[in-house]
Amino acid sequence: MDKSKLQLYFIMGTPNIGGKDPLAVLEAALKGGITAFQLREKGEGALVDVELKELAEQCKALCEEYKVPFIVNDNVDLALEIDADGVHIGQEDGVVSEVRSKIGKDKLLGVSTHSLNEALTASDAGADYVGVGPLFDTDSKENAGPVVGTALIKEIVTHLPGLCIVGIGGITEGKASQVIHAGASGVAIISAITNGENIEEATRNIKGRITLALTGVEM
Ligand code: 3NM
Repeated sequence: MDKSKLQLYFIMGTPNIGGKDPLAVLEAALKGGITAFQLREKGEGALVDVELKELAEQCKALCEEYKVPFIVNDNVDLALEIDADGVHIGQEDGVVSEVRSKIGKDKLLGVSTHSLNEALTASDAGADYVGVGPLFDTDSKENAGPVVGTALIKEIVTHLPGLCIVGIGGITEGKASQVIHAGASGVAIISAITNGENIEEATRNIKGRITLALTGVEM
């Protein structure tokens, strides 16, 4: 896949935004420069069924305007139904090779991994990218498991130099560059964007750190 699409990967669902309008939050993040978006409706108050489908369609349309890939968390059937750009699954959400067969070769497939072994398996089974985490402490995911730190990114890059990796879990503006320097193509973020007082500005600041880490050029 085009690695540059993973540089600043925003993840959000209605439970992450304390009653704000999800489309307004998404648009601010798009204006701030996110390069991919994942709709992750999980936890208390998460939308389901027709409400989820409606929000997903609206998010997809908005992402299309900004030419940013729209990815659905877990729900392979919904991703296919609304023709999302891709789907992201966890270790408990199905067999990677089966999901790949179901969605075809053109849609993006991301897999959450927490060890070198999980990354190897996901890569062999046809994942386009792996999420690696939690890199740091996070309050955004229940049972996120032990913190793995950026050392795991370095280990995976050593064994699988061609694999696209996004770091996830507790990444802030101040920590983004160390994730890139460890060898990740990008960072995946919920709270450092959704908790921003000015979401567009928070996003732009994080993007600036990533660009600087990738290119050495200040934006
Ligand atoms: N997955 P924040 S950590 C959705 O380690 C998710 O697989 C993780 O949110 C993993 O940027 C996480 O607020 C939460 O820490 C990321």
